[in-house]
Amino acid sequence: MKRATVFLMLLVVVKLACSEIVVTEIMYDVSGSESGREWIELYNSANTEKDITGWKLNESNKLHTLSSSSYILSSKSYAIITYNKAKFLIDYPYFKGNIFETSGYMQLSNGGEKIIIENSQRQIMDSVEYADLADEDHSIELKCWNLNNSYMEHWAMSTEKGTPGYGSIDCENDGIPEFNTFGISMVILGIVVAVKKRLS
Ligand SMILES: [Ca+2]
Ligand SMILES: [Ca+2]
Ligand SMILES: [Ca+2]
Repeated sequence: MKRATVFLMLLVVVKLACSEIVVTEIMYDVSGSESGREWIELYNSANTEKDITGWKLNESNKLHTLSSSSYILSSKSYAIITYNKAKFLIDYPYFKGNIFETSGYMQLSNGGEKIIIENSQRQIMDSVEYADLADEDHSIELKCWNLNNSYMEHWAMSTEKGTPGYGSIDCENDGIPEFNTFGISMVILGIVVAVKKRLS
């Protein structure tokens, strides 16, 4: 195999490996006091659980260590990064996933900024340079977790207060293609015709 081909394949593998934990939502403009109430949503898109012990958030060149009571992200689950877990739970009492607190004060710019998720070895696991696409008290969310979050056209304003812990309305079934009802109808029709033929 040519070296260039091997290199390209490696790049694809690295990209896939890195993009398993993805930033799927950012609440940067809360109404009222924003202090400690902003948050970032992560999604584990892998089929296995992930241990993110020692991972960091690099935001406006401020490096925050993330701490939580559990560092294990179950497969297909969402987690939240925020400065103040207690304040987050007042705003979202229903949230049951992992909540990671930043070691320093996290302040997300209302005009957009670059946020980087790094692992314990400071390798970049995901990064998003967001733009201000949302009204106050709405987050911006990735239209679907399997879209490339580097492109702002893949993001949209959420419903009021955002969707921490679940996917956007535009991504029903969390990225699994919706059932093709026409296709299913055709299969059922085929079975009915086959059974009728056998019986006749
Ligand atoms: Ca803000
Ligand atoms: Ca605000
Ligand atoms: Ca969400």
